[in-house]
Amino acid sequence: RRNFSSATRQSLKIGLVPADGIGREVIPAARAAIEALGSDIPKPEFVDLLAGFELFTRTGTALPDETVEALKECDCALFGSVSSPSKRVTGYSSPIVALRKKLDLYANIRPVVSVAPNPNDKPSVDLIVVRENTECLYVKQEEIKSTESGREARAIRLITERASARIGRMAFELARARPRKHLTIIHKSNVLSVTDGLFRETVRAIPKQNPGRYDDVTIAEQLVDSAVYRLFREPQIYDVMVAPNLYGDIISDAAAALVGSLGLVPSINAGDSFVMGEPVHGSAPDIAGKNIANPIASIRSAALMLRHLGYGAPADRLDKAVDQVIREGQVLTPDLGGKATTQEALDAVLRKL
Ligand code: GGG
Repeated sequence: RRNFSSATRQSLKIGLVPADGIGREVIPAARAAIEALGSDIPKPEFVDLLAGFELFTRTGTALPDETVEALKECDCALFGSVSSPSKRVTGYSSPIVALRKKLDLYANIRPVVSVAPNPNDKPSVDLIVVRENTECLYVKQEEIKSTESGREARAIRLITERASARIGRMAFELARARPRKHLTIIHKSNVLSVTDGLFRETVRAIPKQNPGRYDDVTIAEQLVDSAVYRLFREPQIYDVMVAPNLYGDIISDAAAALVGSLGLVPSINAGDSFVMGEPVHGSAPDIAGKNIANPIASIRSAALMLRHLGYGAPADRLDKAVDQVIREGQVLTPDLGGKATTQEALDAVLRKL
């Protein structure tokens, strides 16, 4: 991408922010997989960094300034998962939501791909959800007040032309580089005609503003509810899906169900000059600390991050190793029906590398 130059790097400074729960088990696994690439990539230099709700409960800070400043000195980063409580906690704000904004990582790119054949002759999935990462309801401007008829809560949903245009351009670029070259714009502008209307209209206008560049890309639009329905019935119709923040989050988790497990699905948070890999799954407090979390989403996130930086061949090596382990089906963690530990699943990937 624009400001990334892989050719000149002697070393690769990678910030590691495991954060909460199973993030602390899967990010070290991704680190080991990167280290196993040896001289295929510039010598990695890892920087361990703190963030998360557990950190907040100990120190009163979920995202220390030092973490943000250190990340700005890194070439890229890997983030694990965060356990934000569902109830409001005074002084706490989600560190991942804050980091995406502070580093202007405006695109959350989430490929969802079937590796092993799907059971019951269900169609294979090969799609990318491109989620806007900085606004929508995630501006987190909420308020609550008491009225005569009870409490009333409100949230601001922000959609700007600027953010819609840049995520739209990212989605068109990804679509034109793929064999099927098909883009679906997800919205709900039959109800939210102002906010989703602006998103839809702005993304729609991109080909006209770039004459000739996206001539090969076919464009569809779909209401988010109907998109989820069709995703479950005929996922093969989707190639690249671009969506405002909240819809993108929900659709990508739903799509993960079609490929076996959330534990397989990677993402990157990408801006114009920084990239941060992050498994799509959360902190999974029910299995945290048991050494049974699936490390594959994090290893794949490392591969996506490396590919985004221009290291396509080593990224392919990582993906190939993971795909072989999944296809063979001998060393799988419990989310995939196996009995392997996190360490055993990692070791299986390392053997393939
Ligand atoms: N790696 C994705 C992740 O941590 N998901 C959990 C999540 O979305 N938590 C809400 C939050 O605190 O941001």
